[in-house]
Amino acid sequence: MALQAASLVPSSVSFHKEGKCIGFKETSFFGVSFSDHLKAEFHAPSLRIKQESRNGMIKAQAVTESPSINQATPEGKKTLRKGNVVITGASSGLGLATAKALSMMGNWNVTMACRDFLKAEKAAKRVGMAKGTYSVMHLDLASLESVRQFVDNFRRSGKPLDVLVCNAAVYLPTDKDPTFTADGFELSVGTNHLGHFLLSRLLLDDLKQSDYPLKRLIIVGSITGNSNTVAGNVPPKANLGDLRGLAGGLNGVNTSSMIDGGEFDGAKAYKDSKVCNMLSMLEFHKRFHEETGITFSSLYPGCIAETGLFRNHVALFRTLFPPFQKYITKGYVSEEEAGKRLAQVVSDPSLTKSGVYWSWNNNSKSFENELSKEASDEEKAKKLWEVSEKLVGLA
Ligand code: NDP
Ligand code: PMR
Repeated sequence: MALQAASLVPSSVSFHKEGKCIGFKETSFFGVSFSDHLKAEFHAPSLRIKQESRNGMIKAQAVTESPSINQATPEGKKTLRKGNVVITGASSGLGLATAKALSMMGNWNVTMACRDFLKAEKAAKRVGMAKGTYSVMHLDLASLESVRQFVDNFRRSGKPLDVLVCNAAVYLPTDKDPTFTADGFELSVGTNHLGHFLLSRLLLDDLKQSDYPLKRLIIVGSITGNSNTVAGNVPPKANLGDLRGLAGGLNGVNTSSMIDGGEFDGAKAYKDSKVCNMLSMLEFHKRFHEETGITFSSLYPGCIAETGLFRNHVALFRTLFPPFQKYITKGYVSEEEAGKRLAQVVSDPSLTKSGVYWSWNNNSKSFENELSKEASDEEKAKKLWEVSEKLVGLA
């Protein structure tokens, strides 16, 4: 890691001013030839910008389902009730910025599902979220029991669930040895993937029951899990292999703590978990979109280089990473901008297309991005689903 941090700006990299294109000398960097990957990352946006109109299924819902219209207002006017969105990890970074953006829209009740209740309350107040637009509920994704408890508590609150955002994550790039969740899974995959997998599987029923015209399950992905990009080729690269470590329980005792069965590597474990997030979204889409009308989405919100995600990285990395992303790769976005992007995936009526991995171009316009071969591998998505079901006690 120290090597990676110290090598943030290699001499073989040059960049055009507009931030549209990065030129790498045709030498390999970290043993990777970048020229093959640049096309997908930097030219895809202009080719693929596409604002989807509503698909037939959602339109049909809007017509046939009316209970979300409250007709009992004093004036007898029809008003759409507020939408209810649950955001995991809303106590900082992207989750907090998204919660704030939605709470300011005025038509959302935001449930901040957080492991540190007090931190979340303070954060909501600090960023000026108005009373009555949000509530905080305890959720520790590193404990399956806590996930089940959260689902029970949420149901007891009596609120319908219209949108679930699986956002929380940990990134442990400097750890030499694995740490584990309450259930004995390696912490990054256990939190980022398995905790969210159980949460979204359990809450799928609640989403199905929602009468709101817009029902969505969003699982935050990332560019670093996609090997069809430059960022996704920075070692260590994501690779789930044949999932033998995951199938063994990721407990590091009798089996590996890594999904592919290899030696522990914290940075790789995070990137693997992001591949799992994107594969899960695709498998949800395949299994449930047609039947339920729920929109399943993933996204890369941009490089939000100053969030708490990098709290465990070396100090040098935390100093150099923001200017590197701002001035060299031009991939940097502020927390506020990233929050608006995720809030758009939650609430924009035009982003109803399901099974999409959203990204944004330099003008902050959304487009359907392409997932890497591994992050869109249907066989792997199915296997991941089945193995994960067993690990979280659903099969
Ligand atoms: P932050 O560290 O700021 O936010 C992560 C959130 O997850 C925090 O609220 C944290 O809680 C919460 N969290 C961690 N562990 C648990 C747990 N066991 N149970 C419940 N909540 C937990 O990072 P970001 O905002 O950057 O990350 C948010 C998402 O964005 C992640 O999915 C990440 O992969 C993704 N992403 C980030 C990018 C970036 O450049 N930063 C780029 C692409 C994707 P607490 O406050 O208590 O620590
Ligand atoms: Mg990356 C060329 C574009 C680009 C983009 C958009 C990112 C995003 N990164 C890019 C390039 C590079 N990075 C290059 C050329 C290098 C080598 C110098 C590089 C290095 C690097 C490191 C060491 N980058 C990193 C790290 C991390 O520790 C971060 C990470 O992988 O976290 C998992 C990271 C990131 N780069 C990004 C983004 C968005 C990250 C953050 C993490 C994430 O996926 O959530």
